[in-house]
Amino acid sequence: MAFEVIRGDVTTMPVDAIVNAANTTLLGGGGVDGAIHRAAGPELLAACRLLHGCKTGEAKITPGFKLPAKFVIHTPGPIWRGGQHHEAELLRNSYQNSLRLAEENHCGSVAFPSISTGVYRFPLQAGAKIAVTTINEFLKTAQNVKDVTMVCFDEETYQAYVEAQKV
Ligand code: AR6
Repeated sequence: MAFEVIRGDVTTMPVDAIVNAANTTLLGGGGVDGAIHRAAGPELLAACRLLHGCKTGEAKITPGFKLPAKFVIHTPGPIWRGGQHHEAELLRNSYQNSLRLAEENHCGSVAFPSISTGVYRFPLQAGAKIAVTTINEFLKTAQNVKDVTMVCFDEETYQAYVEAQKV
């Protein structure tokens, strides 16, 4: 089992499943969500329409269509509203429920973007810590999921995840 932090674009990852930092409509948006929909092609939106949305912290799965990844796991992370609205718990749920879905679908490798730390403004250092802790905890008991990669799009995000791994 291995957890790795890299800089890159999650849409290019040749893994069993990539995770999408979606919104509750699951009908696309900007940021990594927009990039995933562009790279997967219009069939992804058609598949998402059939899912009828997703609650914050929960996760749903579709095929990857034109992506190198077999599946896309869509999870709406929490919007940061000051920290008193269960944001930390909901972010942990997003990582945990995405990994559970990967496990149920026999995925050996999973790649994540940094959920909620973009447009949703979850503080980067705290978000990175939650991601690293939740993923490492999950890997201890996972049967199918062996390799998890955190794919950081920008240098600041990459540095925050490298730091979060140290402590
Ligand atoms: N690969 C990896 N990471 C990326 C990529 C990429 N191709 N593109 C951007 N990022 P965000 P959120 C990084 O805003 O905060 C959408 O409109 C980005 O630099 O994409 O969860 C949805 O529809 C940042 O580090 O997601 C929702 O409405 C991280 O991905 C909303 O944004 C997350 O930034 C979700 O906001």
